Amino acid sequence: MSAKSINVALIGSKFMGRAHSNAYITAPKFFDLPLHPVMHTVVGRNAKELEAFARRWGWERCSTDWKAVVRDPEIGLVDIGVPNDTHREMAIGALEAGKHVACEKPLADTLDNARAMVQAAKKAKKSKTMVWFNYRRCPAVSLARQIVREGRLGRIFHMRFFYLQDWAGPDTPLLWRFQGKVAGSGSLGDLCAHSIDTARFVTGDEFVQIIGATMETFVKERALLAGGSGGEISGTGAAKAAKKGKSTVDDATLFLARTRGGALASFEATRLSTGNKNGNRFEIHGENGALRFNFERMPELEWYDATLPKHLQGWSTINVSDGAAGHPYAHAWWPVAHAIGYEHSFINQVADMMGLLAGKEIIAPLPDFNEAYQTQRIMEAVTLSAKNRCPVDLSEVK
Ligand code: SOE
Repeated sequence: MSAKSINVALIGSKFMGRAHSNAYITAPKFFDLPLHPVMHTVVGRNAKELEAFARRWGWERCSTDWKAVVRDPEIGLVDIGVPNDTHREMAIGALEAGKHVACEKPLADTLDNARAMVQAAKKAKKSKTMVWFNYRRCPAVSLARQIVREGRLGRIFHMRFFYLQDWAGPDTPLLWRFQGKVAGSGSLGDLCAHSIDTARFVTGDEFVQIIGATMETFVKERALLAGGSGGEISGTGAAKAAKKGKSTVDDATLFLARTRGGALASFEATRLSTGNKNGNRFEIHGENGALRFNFERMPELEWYDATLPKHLQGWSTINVSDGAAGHPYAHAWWPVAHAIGYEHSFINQVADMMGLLAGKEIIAPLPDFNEAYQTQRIMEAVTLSAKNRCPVDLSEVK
C-alpha cells in the first residue's frame, strides 16, 4: 500500500522525547497506518547530545533552533515534548507556520497560556491539534469508556481517581517539575491532569463545581542540580549539592467535585505516596455496575455487574488484550494475555494521530487543544478552590 507520509519534527529529547520517538518508530510496524510518520528532525538544546539521540532513535536531522524547524516547509507535524512553560510559544509558532501540532500534557503551565494556544488553533483553520493524554489509549481505559457508553453502569454516583507516585522524596533534586514558573504546578498538572482527562474521557461527564480542594508542598527546599534545573525523574539520585532552592509547586493535590450528571467525584494526586510507583487508578460506581483500573496492572479492567442475581455478583477481572473480542488496540498487538506496557499507550496514540491526520476513523477520541483546555480550566478551578478555601463553579473559570 503506498501510504502517504508526513514529516515530523519532535521538540524534546528527554523522557517524552524517547517515548514519542519509540512510538513513531514502532506504530508503522504494528498498525496499517493511512499516513506514515517520517522521523525528519529532532530538536534539543545540546547539539552533541542531540546528535547521539538522533542516531540512536533514527531521526534524519537534528537542530537546536526550534523556531527555524517549525517554519521548515518540509515539516507537516510539530510534536512538542518539552517542559510546560514553552508549550505556548512553540505551539503558536508552529500553528502560524501552518503545521499540525501535537503537544504533551498538560496543555500549558498556565490557563492564560493554554487559552492563547486554543485561540491560535482556532485561527489556524487547516491545522489539527492533538494532546498526549496517553492513558486514554491503555486498552483497559478505552474499554472502560466503551462500557460506560453502552449504558452498563447506569446512573453514576461516584467517580474516584487517584494518581499515586513516590519518587519526590527529600533527596530528589530541584528538577524543572518543582519550579512553578516552568511547570505551572506539580502533582496537579503532572498527575491530576491525567486523572481529570481520564474522568471526562471514560464517563463523558463534565465538572460543574469544585466543592473543595487542598494542595500541599511537603518538601519546601530541594538540592540544586549542578548546571541548572534540568533533568528528569531519572535524575533523582541523592543530590547532596550544598545549595538548595525553593520548591514552588504542590507535591500533593486532593479535591472533591460535582458533575453535570450528578455524580460526586474525588481526586488525589501525589508524588509522595510511599510504595506507589505509578499508581494511576480509578473506581467508578454506578447503579448497575462498577469499574476499577490500576495502571500498575495495566492489562486489567475490573468490572462489577450489579444486574446479576445477588448470589452471583462479584468483581471480575477482564484481561483487555483480546483482539477477537474487539478489545481496543488489541488487534495490533500480541495474542491474548501477552501483556503490553506503558510505551504502547504512546504507540497507540501515534496510530490514532496518523488516522486523524488522514481523515480516518480512530479508535479513541484524540483531545485537541480545546478539549485539553477544559482540563486546564478544571485545574485552575482546583487551584482557586485550594487558595481561597471555597467552592468554585466552573462557570466562573473561562
Ligand atoms: C512524572 O510524574 C510522569 O512522568 C508524568 O509526567 C507522566 O505524564 C506520567 O505518565 C508518568 O509520570
